[in-house]
Amino acid sequence: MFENLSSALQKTFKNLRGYGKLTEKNVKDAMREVRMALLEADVNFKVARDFVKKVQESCMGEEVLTSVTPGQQVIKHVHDELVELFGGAHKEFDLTGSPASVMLMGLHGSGKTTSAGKLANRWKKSGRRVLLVACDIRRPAAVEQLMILAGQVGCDILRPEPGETVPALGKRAAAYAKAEKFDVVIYDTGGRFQVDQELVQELKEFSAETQPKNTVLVLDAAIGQESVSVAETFRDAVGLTGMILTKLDGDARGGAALSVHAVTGCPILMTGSGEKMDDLQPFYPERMANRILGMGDVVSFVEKAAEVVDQEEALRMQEKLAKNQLDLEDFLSQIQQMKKLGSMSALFDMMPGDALKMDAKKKEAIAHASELEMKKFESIIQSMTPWERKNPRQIDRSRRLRIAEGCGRKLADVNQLLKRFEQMGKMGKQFKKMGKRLRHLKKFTTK
Ligand SMILES: Nc1nc2c(ncn2[C@@H]2O[C@H](COP(=O)(O)OP(=O)(O)OP(=O)(O)O)[C@@H](O)[C@H]2O)c(=O)[nH]1
Ligand SMILES: [Mg+2]
Repeated sequence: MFENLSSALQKTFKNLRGYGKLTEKNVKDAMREVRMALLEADVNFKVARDFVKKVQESCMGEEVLTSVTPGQQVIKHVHDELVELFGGAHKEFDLTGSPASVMLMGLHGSGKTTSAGKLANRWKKSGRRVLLVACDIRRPAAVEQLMILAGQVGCDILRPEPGETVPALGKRAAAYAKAEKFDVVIYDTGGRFQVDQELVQELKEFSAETQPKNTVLVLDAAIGQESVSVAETFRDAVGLTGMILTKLDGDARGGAALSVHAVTGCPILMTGSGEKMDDLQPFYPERMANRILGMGDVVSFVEKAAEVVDQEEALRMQEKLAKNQLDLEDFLSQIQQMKKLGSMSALFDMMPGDALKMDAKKKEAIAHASELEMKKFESIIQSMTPWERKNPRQIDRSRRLRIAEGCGRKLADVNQLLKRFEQMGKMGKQFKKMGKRLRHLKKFTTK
């Protein structure tokens, strides 16, 4: 979502780094470019103006202008100010209380029901008993949708009874959740095309009955500047403890959503990045700033890897690699593990641009190419017999032709895969050598 903003900022900083010393004019010029980049990304104009003003003030001091790395200093100030813009420290839901309670609200289609499912999924995984409450009494399909999600996630759901009003349902649900000793209750309220008096009244009465600790606005990041006024209206009318930004995986410019904390003062708690139940991430202002400045989000990457990669399998692979015993089955299973990590471009987004020495567009292109290549390799291996997978070095030309035909690829593709596999084998030999050397060194150091 923030690719354009990210590349525009990185370009500005690249120019700045070129100067040995900075003058006030250099800083001012750079800040003009930063402001343009923010506005082009759809950041609220007041927010962009204040942002640039603050960074400019902090960069005009002696310490920046006379520093040996003035460009880096400016980047640091932009970084720190971005972190502030997104809310400073990371904030969590308040999960105290028995049960803890979360009321989700927002406009039609903003992602409330999906987010309710995702939150239930997340908290269930951390061992909590979760109750979902379907509070959209106007659309039967809405109740049905939440029931399906509750089924997928494996948690309980409470539905409205015929003729029941929304506040009455809230009262009944709160009492039920308490009596049944649920750890968390999530209220999925109905949406509207705009915030009208009827909705506000209903939400107020509902909130009075249920007394939720968390009153959370679910906000579609793709709706642009409107998101800021929607957030202000909900905050003033019902009161908000936080927000969830959804659809960050889309290609909208997204800057408005980034302004929403600065305008409302409400923390962004989580972000949604897809339609699946796992596509919900806690929001860390620092990590988001790093990402936008192309410094990468290595922490999120490592956390994600730890979640999906099977540790024992990884160790087994390392051993096999070191002994040069890897076969194409292993190669296939590695490809499948990579796929579990999500799309390559999402992964690349988390890598520092500096480390990879490339800009956002190039990253995107390479991510796309790697994804295609993984798909290709997967289809080729799947077209092999078990014997061929175990004995890749013995696959002759006639077998290669048959494999290519079987998966609708070219002979050159099969050759490319087998060559890549050979290269992995060589890496294995090097590991082995390294291992020997290490053991040798250890003998000396432990003596
Ligand atoms: N790509 C993407 N789609 C999302 C995300 N969150 C929700 N959606 C999709 O957005 C659409 C609307 O989501 P819902 O959860 O039904 O929205 P809602 O706020 O409950 O809508 P109403 O109940 O009609 O007010 C669905 O098709 C979801 O799959 C997200 O983070 N990324
Ligand atoms: Mg809904």
